[in-house]
Amino acid sequence: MSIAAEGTVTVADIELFADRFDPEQAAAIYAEQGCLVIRGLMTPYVSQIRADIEFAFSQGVALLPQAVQIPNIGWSTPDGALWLPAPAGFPRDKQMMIPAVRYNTSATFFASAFEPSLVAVVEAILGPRIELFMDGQCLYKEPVGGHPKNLHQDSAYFEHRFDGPVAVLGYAVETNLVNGALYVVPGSHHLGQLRHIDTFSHLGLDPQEWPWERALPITGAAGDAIFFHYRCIHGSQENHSKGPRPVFIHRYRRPGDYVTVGAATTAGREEAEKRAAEVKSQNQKGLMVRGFRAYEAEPA
Ligand SMILES: O=C(O)CCC(=O)C(=O)O
Repeated sequence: MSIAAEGTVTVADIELFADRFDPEQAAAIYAEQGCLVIRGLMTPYVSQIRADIEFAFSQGVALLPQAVQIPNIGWSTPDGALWLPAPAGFPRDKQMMIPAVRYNTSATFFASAFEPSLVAVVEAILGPRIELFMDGQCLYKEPVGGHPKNLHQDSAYFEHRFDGPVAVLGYAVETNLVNGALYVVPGSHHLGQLRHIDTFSHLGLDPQEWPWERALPITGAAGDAIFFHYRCIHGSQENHSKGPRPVFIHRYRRPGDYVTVGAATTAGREEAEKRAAEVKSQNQKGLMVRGFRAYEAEPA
Protein backbone atom coordinates (compact mmCIF):
# COMPACT_ATOMS: atom_id res chain seq x y z
CA MET A 1 0.00 0.00 0.00
CA SER A 2 1.32 3.47 -0.73
CA ILE A 3 0.36 6.72 0.92
CA ALA A 4 -2.29 8.13 -1.38
CA ALA A 5 -1.52 11.75 -0.76
CA GLU A 6 2.23 11.53 -0.13
CA GLY A 7 3.76 14.99 -0.21
CA THR A 8 0.45 16.81 -0.30
CA VAL A 9 -0.13 17.18 3.43
CA THR A 10 1.25 20.41 4.89
CA VAL A 11 1.99 21.36 8.49
CA ALA A 12 -1.16 23.51 8.49
CA ASP A 13 -3.23 20.37 7.81
CA ILE A 14 -2.05 18.70 11.03
CA GLU A 15 -1.69 21.75 13.28
CA LEU A 16 -3.81 23.02 16.19
CA PHE A 17 -3.23 25.61 18.93
CA ALA A 18 -3.29 24.95 22.67
CA ASP A 19 -5.48 27.95 23.48
CA ARG A 20 -8.27 26.96 21.08
CA PHE A 21 -8.67 23.36 20.04
CA ASP A 22 -11.18 20.58 20.29
CA PRO A 23 -9.79 17.18 21.41
CA GLU A 24 -12.19 15.37 19.03
CA GLN A 25 -10.83 17.38 16.10
CA ALA A 26 -7.30 16.57 17.28
CA ALA A 27 -8.17 12.86 17.43
CA ALA A 28 -9.65 13.00 13.92
CA ILE A 29 -6.42 14.47 12.50
CA TYR A 30 -4.42 11.82 14.36
CA ALA A 31 -6.62 9.00 13.02
CA GLU A 32 -6.24 10.17 9.44
CA GLN A 33 -2.61 11.33 9.39
CA GLY A 34 -1.03 9.40 12.30
CA CYS A 35 0.47 12.67 13.50
CA LEU A 36 -0.66 15.98 14.91
CA VAL A 37 0.96 19.20 16.16
CA ILE A 38 -0.44 21.24 19.04
CA ARG A 39 1.38 24.53 19.35
CA GLY A 40 2.15 25.62 22.90
CA LEU A 41 0.67 22.55 24.61
CA MET A 42 3.67 21.99 26.90
CA THR A 43 4.77 25.61 27.36
CA PRO A 44 4.08 25.73 31.13
CA TYR A 45 6.58 22.93 31.74
CA VAL A 46 9.46 23.64 29.40
CA SER A 47 11.69 25.92 31.42
CA GLN A 48 11.91 23.50 34.38
CA ILE A 49 12.18 20.44 32.13
CA ARG A 50 15.01 22.15 30.25
CA ALA A 51 16.77 22.86 33.56
CA ASP A 52 16.39 19.20 34.56
CA ILE A 53 17.73 18.06 31.17
CA GLU A 54 20.76 20.34 31.48
CA PHE A 55 21.43 19.03 35.01
CA ALA A 56 21.20 15.47 33.67
CA PHE A 57 23.55 16.34 30.81
CA SER A 58 26.26 17.63 33.19
CA GLN A 59 25.71 14.68 35.51
CA GLY A 60 26.10 12.27 32.58
CA VAL A 61 29.31 13.92 31.38
CA ALA A 62 30.76 13.64 34.91
CA LEU A 63 29.87 9.92 34.95
CA LEU A 64 31.42 9.15 31.54
CA PRO A 65 34.57 7.58 33.04
CA GLN A 66 32.24 4.88 34.44
CA ALA A 67 30.42 4.25 31.14
CA VAL A 68 29.96 0.63 30.12
CA GLN A 69 29.60 -0.54 26.55
CA ILE A 70 26.30 -2.03 25.38
CA PRO A 71 27.12 -4.08 22.27
CA ASN A 72 25.61 -2.68 19.04
CA ILE A 73 23.87 0.12 20.97
CA GLY A 74 26.46 2.46 22.52
CA TRP A 75 27.41 3.12 26.15
CA SER A 76 25.47 3.56 29.36
CA THR A 77 26.54 5.66 32.34
CA PRO A 78 25.47 4.62 35.88
CA ASP A 79 22.61 7.17 35.84
CA GLY A 80 21.08 5.24 32.91
CA ALA A 81 22.00 7.82 30.23
CA LEU A 82 22.76 6.43 26.76
CA TRP A 83 25.72 7.56 24.64
CA LEU A 84 26.74 7.14 20.99
CA PRO A 85 30.16 7.54 19.33
CA ALA A 86 30.91 11.26 18.88
CA PRO A 87 31.60 12.79 15.47
CA ALA A 88 35.04 14.10 14.52
CA GLY A 89 35.97 17.37 16.19
CA PHE A 90 34.01 16.70 19.38
CA PRO A 91 35.65 17.42 22.75
CA ARG A 92 34.80 13.81 23.82
CA ASP A 93 34.69 10.41 22.12
CA LYS A 94 31.01 9.93 23.13
CA GLN A 95 27.94 12.10 22.55
CA MET A 96 24.79 12.03 24.63
CA MET A 97 21.68 10.48 23.12
CA ILE A 98 19.34 9.88 26.08
CA PRO A 99 19.87 11.83 29.31
CA ALA A 100 18.66 10.47 32.67
CA VAL A 101 15.41 12.43 32.60
CA ARG A 102 12.56 10.05 33.35
CA TYR A 103 9.47 9.89 35.56
CA ASN A 104 11.64 8.65 38.42
CA THR A 105 14.13 11.51 38.14
CA SER A 106 12.17 14.64 37.10
CA ALA A 107 9.05 15.74 38.97
CA THR A 108 8.15 18.34 36.34
CA PHE A 109 8.55 15.89 33.50
CA PHE A 110 6.31 13.40 35.34
CA ALA A 111 3.73 16.10 36.11
CA SER A 112 3.69 17.12 32.45
CA ALA A 113 2.52 13.61 31.49
CA PHE A 114 -0.74 14.40 33.30
CA GLU A 115 -1.29 17.80 31.62
CA PRO A 116 -5.11 17.83 31.37
CA SER A 117 -5.35 19.26 27.85
CA LEU A 118 -2.80 16.73 26.57
CA VAL A 119 -4.54 13.79 28.25
CA ALA A 120 -7.89 14.99 26.85
CA VAL A 121 -6.49 14.43 23.35
CA VAL A 122 -5.07 11.04 24.29
CA GLU A 123 -8.47 10.09 25.73
CA ALA A 124 -10.18 11.12 22.50
CA ILE A 125 -7.75 8.79 20.69
CA LEU A 126 -7.53 5.83 23.08
CA GLY A 127 -10.68 6.02 25.17
CA PRO A 128 -11.22 6.56 28.90
CA ARG A 129 -8.64 4.08 30.28
CA ILE A 130 -5.04 5.10 29.68
CA GLU A 131 -1.69 3.99 31.08
CA LEU A 132 1.83 5.33 30.65
CA PHE A 133 4.10 3.17 28.54
CA MET A 134 7.67 3.09 29.93
CA ASP A 135 9.29 5.77 32.08
CA GLY A 136 9.18 8.76 29.74
CA GLN A 137 12.16 9.62 27.54
CA CYS A 138 14.27 12.61 26.64
CA LEU A 139 16.45 12.72 23.56
CA TYR A 140 19.36 15.10 23.41
CA LYS A 141 21.29 16.27 20.40
CA GLU A 142 24.54 17.90 21.34
CA PRO A 143 25.58 21.05 19.43
CA VAL A 144 27.86 21.03 16.40
CA GLY A 145 26.93 17.69 14.91
CA GLY A 146 24.73 15.93 17.49
CA HIS A 147 23.45 12.60 16.20
CA PRO A 148 20.68 12.11 13.61
CA LYS A 149 17.79 9.77 14.38
CA ASN A 150 17.11 8.09 11.06
CA LEU A 151 13.54 7.84 9.80
CA HIS A 152 11.85 4.89 11.50
CA GLN A 153 8.66 3.54 12.99
CA ASP A 154 8.66 3.15 16.78
CA SER A 155 6.90 -0.19 16.23
CA ALA A 156 10.26 -1.51 14.98
CA TYR A 157 11.47 -1.10 18.59
CA PHE A 158 8.28 -2.12 20.41
CA GLU A 159 5.67 -3.98 18.41
CA HIS A 160 2.43 -4.28 20.43
CA ARG A 161 -0.33 -6.87 20.58
CA PHE A 162 -3.07 -4.29 19.94
CA ASP A 163 -3.02 -0.64 18.79
CA GLY A 164 0.28 0.34 20.42
CA PRO A 165 1.24 3.59 22.12
CA VAL A 166 0.55 7.20 21.19
CA ALA A 167 3.74 9.27 21.51
CA VAL A 168 3.72 12.94 22.45
CA LEU A 169 7.05 14.67 21.81
CA GLY A 170 7.60 18.14 23.27
CA TYR A 171 10.19 20.59 22.03
CA ALA A 172 12.30 21.88 24.94
CA VAL A 173 13.91 24.63 22.82
CA GLU A 174 13.05 26.35 19.56
CA THR A 175 13.59 23.62 16.99
CA ASN A 176 14.30 24.23 13.33
CA LEU A 177 15.96 22.80 10.25
CA VAL A 178 19.44 23.54 11.63
CA ASN A 179 19.18 21.99 15.10
CA GLY A 180 17.11 18.89 14.33
CA ALA A 181 13.37 19.39 13.75
CA LEU A 182 11.24 16.25 13.88
CA TYR A 183 10.21 14.99 10.44
CA VAL A 184 7.01 12.96 10.04
CA VAL A 185 5.42 11.15 7.12
CA PRO A 186 1.69 11.87 7.40
CA GLY A 187 -0.46 8.82 6.65
CA SER A 188 2.44 6.37 6.97
CA HIS A 189 0.83 4.67 9.99
CA HIS A 190 -1.45 2.98 7.42
CA LEU A 191 1.53 1.20 5.80
CA GLY A 192 1.85 -1.55 8.40
CA GLN A 193 5.21 -2.69 9.74
CA LEU A 194 8.06 -1.84 7.37
CA ARG A 195 11.46 -3.52 7.13
CA HIS A 196 14.14 -1.69 9.11
CA ILE A 197 17.91 -1.94 8.88
CA ASP A 198 20.69 -1.31 11.41
CA THR A 199 21.84 2.31 11.30
CA PHE A 200 24.03 4.61 13.40
CA SER A 201 20.94 5.52 15.43
CA HIS A 202 19.80 1.89 15.72
CA LEU A 203 16.80 0.56 13.76
CA GLY A 204 15.94 2.81 10.81
CA LEU A 205 14.37 2.67 7.37
CA ASP A 206 16.61 2.24 4.35
CA PRO A 207 17.50 5.85 3.38
CA GLN A 208 17.51 4.84 -0.32
CA GLU A 209 13.83 4.02 0.01
CA TRP A 210 12.96 6.63 2.63
CA PRO A 211 15.06 9.77 2.01
CA TRP A 212 14.31 12.84 4.13
CA GLU A 213 12.58 14.42 1.12
CA ARG A 214 9.64 12.04 1.64
CA ALA A 215 9.03 13.45 5.13
CA LEU A 216 7.56 16.71 6.42
CA PRO A 217 9.69 18.77 8.85
CA ILE A 218 7.90 20.28 11.84
CA THR A 219 9.72 23.38 13.03
CA GLY A 220 8.45 24.90 16.25
CA ALA A 221 8.84 26.77 19.50
CA ALA A 222 9.72 25.38 22.92
CA GLY A 223 6.48 23.90 24.27
CA ASP A 224 5.06 22.75 20.93
CA ALA A 225 3.94 19.12 21.04
CA ILE A 226 3.88 16.55 18.26
CA PHE A 227 1.67 13.47 18.64
CA PHE A 228 2.49 10.44 16.54
CA HIS A 229 1.22 6.90 16.07
CA TYR A 230 3.77 4.17 16.72
CA ARG A 231 3.76 3.24 13.03
CA CYS A 232 4.07 6.84 11.83
CA ILE A 233 7.45 7.23 10.12
CA HIS A 234 9.49 9.94 11.84
CA GLY A 235 13.06 10.99 12.63
CA SER A 236 15.32 14.01 12.96
CA GLN A 237 18.59 15.16 11.42
CA GLU A 238 21.86 16.24 13.07
CA ASN A 239 22.08 19.32 15.24
CA HIS A 240 24.34 21.80 13.47
CA SER A 241 23.52 24.73 15.75
CA LYS A 242 25.65 26.04 18.59
CA GLY A 243 23.23 24.93 21.34
CA PRO A 244 21.78 21.57 22.44
CA ARG A 245 18.45 20.33 21.05
CA PRO A 246 16.56 18.34 23.68
CA VAL A 247 13.04 16.89 23.33
CA PHE A 248 10.89 15.08 25.90
CA ILE A 249 8.49 12.26 25.10
CA HIS A 250 5.48 10.71 26.82
CA ARG A 251 3.89 7.51 25.53
CA TYR A 252 0.37 6.35 26.35
CA ARG A 253 -1.52 3.17 25.57
CA ARG A 254 -4.66 1.28 26.57
CA PRO A 255 -4.14 -0.88 29.67
CA GLY A 256 -4.09 -4.44 28.43
CA ASP A 257 -1.93 -3.64 25.41
CA TYR A 258 1.61 -4.99 25.62
CA VAL A 259 4.91 -5.38 23.79
CA THR A 260 5.21 -8.54 21.72
CA VAL A 261 8.50 -7.73 19.97
CA GLY A 262 11.09 -5.52 21.65
CA ALA A 263 14.42 -4.84 19.90
CA ALA A 264 16.90 -2.17 18.88
CA THR A 265 18.81 -4.17 16.24
CA THR A 266 17.75 -6.33 13.28
CA ALA A 267 19.28 -9.42 14.92
CA GLY A 268 17.41 -8.74 18.15
CA ARG A 269 14.19 -8.20 16.24
CA GLU A 270 14.56 -11.41 14.27
CA GLU A 271 15.00 -13.37 17.51
CA ALA A 272 12.09 -11.60 19.26
CA GLU A 273 9.77 -12.12 16.28
CA LYS A 274 10.17 -15.89 16.62
CA ARG A 275 8.63 -15.69 20.10
CA ALA A 276 6.02 -12.97 19.42
CA ALA A 277 3.03 -15.26 19.10
CA GLU A 278 3.64 -16.79 22.54
CA VAL A 279 4.29 -13.52 24.39
CA LYS A 280 1.82 -12.88 27.18
CA SER A 281 1.15 -9.52 28.76
CA GLN A 282 4.12 -10.16 31.10
CA ASN A 283 2.63 -7.96 33.75
CA GLN A 284 3.44 -4.84 31.72
CA LYS A 285 1.37 -2.51 33.83
CA GLY A 286 2.14 1.18 33.44
CA LEU A 287 0.94 3.88 35.80
CA MET A 288 -2.67 4.86 35.15
CA VAL A 289 -3.28 8.34 33.76
CA ARG A 290 -7.05 8.01 33.31
CA GLY A 291 -9.61 5.47 34.53
CA PHE A 292 -9.21 2.28 36.57
CA ARG A 293 -7.36 -0.96 35.79
CA ALA A 294 -9.63 -3.86 36.66
CA TYR A 295 -7.90 -7.15 37.48
CA GLU A 296 -7.61 -9.50 34.54
CA ALA A 297 -6.15 -12.97 34.86
CA GLU A 298 -3.32 -13.74 32.46
CA PRO A 299 -4.65 -16.03 29.70
CA ALA A 300 -3.38 -19.61 30.20
O1 LIG B 1 13.86 13.93 17.44
C1 LIG B 1 14.35 13.02 18.08
O2 LIG B 1 15.21 13.21 18.92
C2 LIG B 1 13.92 11.63 17.76
C3 LIG B 1 12.62 11.26 18.31
C4 LIG B 1 12.27 9.91 17.85
O3 LIG B 1 12.60 9.53 16.79
C5 LIG B 1 11.52 8.99 18.66
O4 LIG B 1 11.06 9.38 19.72
O5 LIG B 1 11.34 7.83 18.27
